[in-house]
Amino acid sequence: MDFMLRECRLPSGEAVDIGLEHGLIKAIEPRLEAKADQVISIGGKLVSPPFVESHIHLDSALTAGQPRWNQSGTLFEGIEIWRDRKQSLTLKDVKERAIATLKLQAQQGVLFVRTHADVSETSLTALKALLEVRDIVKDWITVQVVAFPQDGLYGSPGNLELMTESIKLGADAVGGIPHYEMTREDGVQSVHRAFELAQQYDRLIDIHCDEIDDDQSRFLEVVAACAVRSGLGSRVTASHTTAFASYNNAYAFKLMGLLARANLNFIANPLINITLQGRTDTYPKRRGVTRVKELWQQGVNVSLGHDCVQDPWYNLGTGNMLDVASMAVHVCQMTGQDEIAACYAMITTNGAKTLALGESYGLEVGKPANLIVLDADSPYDAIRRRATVTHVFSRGKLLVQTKPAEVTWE
Ligand code: 17E
Ligand code: FE2
Repeated sequence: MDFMLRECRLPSGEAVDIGLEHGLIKAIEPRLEAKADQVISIGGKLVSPPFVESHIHLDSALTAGQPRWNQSGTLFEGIEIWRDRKQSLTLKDVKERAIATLKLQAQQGVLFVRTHADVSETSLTALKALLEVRDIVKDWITVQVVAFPQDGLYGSPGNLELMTESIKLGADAVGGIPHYEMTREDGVQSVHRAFELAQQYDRLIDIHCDEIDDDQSRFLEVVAACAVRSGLGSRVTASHTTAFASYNNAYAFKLMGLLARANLNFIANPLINITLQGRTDTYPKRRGVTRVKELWQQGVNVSLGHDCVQDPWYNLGTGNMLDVASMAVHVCQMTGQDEIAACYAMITTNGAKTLALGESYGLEVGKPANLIVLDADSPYDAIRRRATVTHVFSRGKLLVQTKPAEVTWE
């Protein structure tokens, strides 16, 4: 074997040894006797499948302050700032920032990433750059690219054509932003169009849906109905859905039945949406994060994303998925032991389901050897302390190591 990891603690609590060989997980057993080129003593620390970043915008990452800072903190000012910044995009600019961000993510245990690429800009520079990046990094991190019409599919006459072109160029998923279209009708039409394109070109769907505090923003029901009618269910994702937190309970209750039936995926981005939403409120001030706990209780697949690392919408961000899970625990009030465990699943296995990774993801014998070691003894401990990811194994190779901070009292 190439690697033997002694005394690992799985997320389930089970204590095992893990053997890696030829890029695959060769064995997981209470005690392995086989020989290995390298034996690493894990000492009872948590060994987990890698983190999945199911929602980020790598094209705008690391541009915060360019050409100016977002003063209102709103989605809309963010879109305006980005509209200026994207005039000066070059392939080199996008690729450098995207790869720098992917490295930041990978060193903190992320090996699967779904990024949005703004395709409402005539040169399609962001999309072309991220498609290139997907290829450049594929030996150590998996990237999916969503063609995302930031300014609206019907915001300018050429945008629909740019979307179609992006899919032909190789985008993995069709995106949308119905709540930002000029009219409700355009919003509905944009969702229908996304489904048509996804079916025509056999792509996934991930729609920025109802990212607003308006309780009348009801495109989620349109996405869900399309998912039911098309049968695409598990290949469909509704991102953000923050208006769901503002719907009245009578409507939300009815909607929940449809959502369970539609079998689609949800992505909440609690770090950004706790800051972006509620900006028109005084007090009480809304939290603006979708109904994560209730969706989870219904058995709906929910994953969590960072959304941004230092961009016009969110000037913070670390790439650390444990920050995201910690914020979800707080904002969604998921402090029960099973709820904290669920939030850990939302940055690992649930994210893999959202990305439709299928059999290639998971800590099981025969699967690709992608796994991480944390300086923690459980998922709960990892989230509470935002524990250091000490080892990242990607495709059977040790990709990166980090030493936990050392404290010395005098
Ligand atoms: N664009 C958008 O419409 N919403 C967001 N949260 C970000 C970009 C980050
Ligand atoms: Fe987003």
